Amino acid sequence: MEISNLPVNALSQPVRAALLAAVERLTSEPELRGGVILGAGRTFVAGADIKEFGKPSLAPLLPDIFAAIESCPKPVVAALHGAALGGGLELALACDARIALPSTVVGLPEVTLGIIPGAGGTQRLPRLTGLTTAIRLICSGEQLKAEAAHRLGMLDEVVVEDLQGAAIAWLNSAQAGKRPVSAMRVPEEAPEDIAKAEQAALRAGKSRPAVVAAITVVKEASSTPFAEALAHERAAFLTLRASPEAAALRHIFFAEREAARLPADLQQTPRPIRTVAVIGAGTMGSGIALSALEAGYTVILLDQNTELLAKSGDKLRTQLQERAQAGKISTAVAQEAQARLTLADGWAGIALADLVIEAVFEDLAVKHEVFRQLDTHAKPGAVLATNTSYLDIDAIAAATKRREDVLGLHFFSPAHVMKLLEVVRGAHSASDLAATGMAFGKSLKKLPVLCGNGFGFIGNRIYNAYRTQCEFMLEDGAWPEEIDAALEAFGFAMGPFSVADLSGLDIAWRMRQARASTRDPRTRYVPVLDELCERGRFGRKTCAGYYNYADGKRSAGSDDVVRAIISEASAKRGIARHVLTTEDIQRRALIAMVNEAAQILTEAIAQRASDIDVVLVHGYGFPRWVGGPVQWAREQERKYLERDLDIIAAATGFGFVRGDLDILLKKTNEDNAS
Ligand code: TC6
Repeated sequence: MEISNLPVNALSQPVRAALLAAVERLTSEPELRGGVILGAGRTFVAGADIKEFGKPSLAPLLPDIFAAIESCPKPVVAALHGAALGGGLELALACDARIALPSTVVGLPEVTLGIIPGAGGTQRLPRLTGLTTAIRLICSGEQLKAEAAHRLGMLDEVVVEDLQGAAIAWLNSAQAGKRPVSAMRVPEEAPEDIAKAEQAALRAGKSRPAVVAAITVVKEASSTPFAEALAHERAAFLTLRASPEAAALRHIFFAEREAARLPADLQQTPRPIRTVAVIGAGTMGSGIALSALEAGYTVILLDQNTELLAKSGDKLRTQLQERAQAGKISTAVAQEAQARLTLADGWAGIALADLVIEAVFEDLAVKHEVFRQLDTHAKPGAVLATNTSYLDIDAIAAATKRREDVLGLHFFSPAHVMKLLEVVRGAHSASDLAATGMAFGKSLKKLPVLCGNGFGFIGNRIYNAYRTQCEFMLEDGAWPEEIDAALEAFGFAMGPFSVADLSGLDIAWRMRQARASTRDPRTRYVPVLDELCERGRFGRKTCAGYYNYADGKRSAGSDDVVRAIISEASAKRGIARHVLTTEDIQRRALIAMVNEAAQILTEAIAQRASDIDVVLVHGYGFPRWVGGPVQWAREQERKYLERDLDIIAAATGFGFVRGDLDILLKKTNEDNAS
């Protein structure tokens, strides 16, 4: 039985119907002695069809098909290659044996979609691996390579070639016969080990509803009859599948894939890139260099500070070795990557580069100097990229005679870890540059998102609106710790003032100073950050910012100095400070993001609404389970969004620009999939 529903053989309704018919044929035709289930193309089965999840279930259902496989009197083997994920692995677990190629990945990633396995995975997996491993795997959604899965008992055999032949050989072997996993007993484990696994899973999974439900149901594998536990699993799966959290996670799953698509006029052949020059050996430049080395590029790291350059070169070599030791890359790749790294302290070093990425100090004059040098030293046709996070790409490009080769590639720190990459087109960027930037990003295993050129592109512009609103709330009556706590309770990885202290207040201070001359004095401006910086409070690095870090840890609350600065700002503006509830804080911060998102869409800085969600979730700690600010807005009642827009309009006063909610709330074809 070959499942063919390309590209990933998702178990859509026609696939399920055909699979059931094949099992029934195997059962009824006496000349058939056993069955092998294979996947066509590059993979076995990537799971249930996620596109069907928003709609009513259509028969036949997976649990019924899997029951038919188990009750079929003849043995059935699953032959795995590519990915056996979610419902795909559950299908394999319902078979009598699982044989895989070494490159196969297996896992139950359902929790990443806000659901639990709904076709026996929670009951069959622990019978093979034990409860503690099953809790760990199901609650994290971790995907394992075949050898690791084999060691845990999930697979019967790993073969290096002729998968189908190996599966048929198994059917012909002495061990062939019915071995339903559901008939096995869960291996004994100490209750305290199970409790530990449970606590670890809850911590790592932030106690999200799917994680909590998964633990309850998996534990039933050792205490409850199979059929009864299966019914509980199915009920929990159906409840979770209908939840807003699952809808949001499906939305972001499809949005991530959609973000990679370019409009028709930009779908061009990318320029070939083999050699990448990175200008600036600081943290950002080194992170970009590490990413490019791991992806197989020849890398030239250039810095005029020879001491910093040598240090960065040593650090990169160490990092490559460490990553090999941690199993993230092979030793061969690490050695070969070290050989592909060249350090250069003069501009002549970049002559061979197909792509140059500058990661120097965020100052237009400094960028101009770099781009003038690139004009002289980069080869014709080389892509000249800037890693600026908010400067105008066209203003940077103006320093060169080849504005058409200039592109923004905005990495996030640490650049070798963060997946997000904003690919920014300038007004003069050649039409093949977007495709080149996106292809380069994908080759680094990043999530590239196309952006138009405008202050802060997508991410920093929206974050700036959010942080400004939080500053207004500071002046209106909330303390930093109240705002941080409210937004962390909403699900942000960190509140805005903790983030500011971590990244350094001086960066924002410099940006404010750079923009001071263009600021209309009638706009509301909260001077608290400037005051803190004037007193040398730059955040964690100076042990003081919005909070105190005198004993190494963040103080629980803001100190008297900070409170006095904030109170003075309120008094100067004539504000009688008042209490803001957690909900007030959350809604004002969120609606500020939504309003900016609407403006960004109108200005075509973002191609599509769902790209905004991808940027905020991957670059700014926005809770994935909410799906991003656009998905959040779409879950709210329109009248409350309007009310909150009025509230932030009043709080902002002069200069408030109201975004067009219609453009944001309208579901387009590309995000209808979710
Ligand atoms: C489940 O199984 C629950 C079971 C309980 C049942 C009771 N459905 O990622 P790619 C599309 S829950 C529908 O770019 P890759 C994807 O949108 C599921 N569509 O490829 C894209 O479409 P586009 C548990 C799917 O080679 C195209 O296929 N399983 C599904 O980089 C190619 O995808 C998972 O969570 C799907 N299940 O990665 C696994 N999967 O071309 C989800 C993919 O129109 N899938 N598509 O944009 C993956 O992790 C990856 O797709 C991959 C392949 C690793 C299989």
